[in-house]
Amino acid sequence: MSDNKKNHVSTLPFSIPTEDGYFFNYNEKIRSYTINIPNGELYYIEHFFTEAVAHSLLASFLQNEDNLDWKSTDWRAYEKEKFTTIQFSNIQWRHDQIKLFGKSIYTPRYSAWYGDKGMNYTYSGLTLSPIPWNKDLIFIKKSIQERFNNKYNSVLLNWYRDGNDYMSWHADDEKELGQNPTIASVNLGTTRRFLLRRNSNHAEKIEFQLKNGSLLIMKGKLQHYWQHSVPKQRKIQTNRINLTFRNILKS
Ligand SMILES: O=C(O)CCC(=O)C(=O)O
Repeated sequence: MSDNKKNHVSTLPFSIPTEDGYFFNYNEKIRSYTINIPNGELYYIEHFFTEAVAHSLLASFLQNEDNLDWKSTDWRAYEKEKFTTIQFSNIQWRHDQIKLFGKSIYTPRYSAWYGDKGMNYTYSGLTLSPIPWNKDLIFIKKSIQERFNNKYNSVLLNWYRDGNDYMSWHADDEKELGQNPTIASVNLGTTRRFLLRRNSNHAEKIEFQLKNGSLLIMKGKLQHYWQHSVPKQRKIQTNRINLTFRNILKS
């Protein structure tokens, strides 16, 4: 059964403008929303992974040889250089510095870049060489590929320690991603707001509440006409990890 309604029903896991050009339908069988927006397409599956699977992936990604409990550790006590003293068992987390207005600053989150050999990725003046896939990442990648018939050769992981970590407005429009990249975004842990704004009118916004175990796919021309962000939510004190699967074109 599919449902073709227009917007702003409060029980929806997202909100979209009421203007023409925005519509969605819901496929109950696969519990997936298809959302059409001007110059872009979005797919949202709220329960792509069960709560339990998502939870165990999160635990695995934060497992460490120092036996720091991922839930109760004050990760902020391990800022910057001190962070490198922690040995994570399954993901090589980094606290990168990027250049902003000529100054080097630490990113407001931790990250890691995994993928096929040679799939380097450059953003914010930073070039990352991929670490080879591990079994959890392969499991997630295969689950998405089998369902959507897409191929991904790399993944960017972002770890938001709490609501003070965030991602500024940007588009995933780097040239190595090709003309109209399809990007699959998996969410583990705490629910966070995810916003999209239209380049031609920043007041035109779409908002998701990205939950534990959910999958959001961004497709079509979206990266050229829209930006996205994860804003601060200062009251949140718990962890979230986001994984964006990408296909880097060989140069
Ligand atoms: O954390 C998220 O949901 C978004 C991550 C993101 O925007 C990115 O990796 O480019």
